[in-house]
Amino acid sequence: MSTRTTLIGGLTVAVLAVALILSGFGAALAVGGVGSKAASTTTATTAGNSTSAAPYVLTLVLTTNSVFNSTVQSQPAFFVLGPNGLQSAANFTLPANRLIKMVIINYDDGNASLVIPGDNVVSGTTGNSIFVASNDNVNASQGPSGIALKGGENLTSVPSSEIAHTFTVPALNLNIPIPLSSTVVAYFRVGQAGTYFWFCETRCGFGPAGTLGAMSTPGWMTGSMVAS
Ligand SMILES: [Cu+2]
Repeated sequence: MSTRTTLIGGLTVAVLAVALILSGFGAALAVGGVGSKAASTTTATTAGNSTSAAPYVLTLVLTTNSVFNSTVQSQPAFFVLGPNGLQSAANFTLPANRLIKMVIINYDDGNASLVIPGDNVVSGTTGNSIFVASNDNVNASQGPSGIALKGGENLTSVPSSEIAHTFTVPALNLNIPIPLSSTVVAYFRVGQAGTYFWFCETRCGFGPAGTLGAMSTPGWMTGSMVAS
């Protein structure tokens, strides 16, 4: 379970933003931080064209039990599933101008409220939809020879009460709400090479507004992805 906190409102977020700017992380959050849809590209170079037909598969794993520090205790975190296991999601690469197949395996079964209520809607993916597989898609009814599979479902939005986290890249208008205990598959393309900041847009972190701890720390609920 990730840390759940009650909402206090926008003031705390504003204070957080100032604090983060002072702490040096503001370069990221000031231009496209939590709750922001502003562009957050910091560098842009000429994109090389790729003719690869197969999508580039990027798998993220979302865990819940990493100890942030002795005060904050357990926080949720995104990781990249690499060839040797889990790697930090603080900074990862992906190809520009190529279809990306992003798979997000989410172990978190806890709901966290959205920073922006509209972020329960999918955007920036192929068809503005995501494919979700979860326990709900298994044994939906008992078939004559055992488990009856529903398989999964394509969604263009997720009820806010069923969202654990989001994977959101404001500069790409990419928003992937991630349901509780689910595997999400989404396709998208990064048209221009550059560095893009990604965020979770739920209040899944620490503090009175849930925006501290994991939510304000690269490699937990935010980071950068470099398209080249
Ligand atoms: Cu989160």
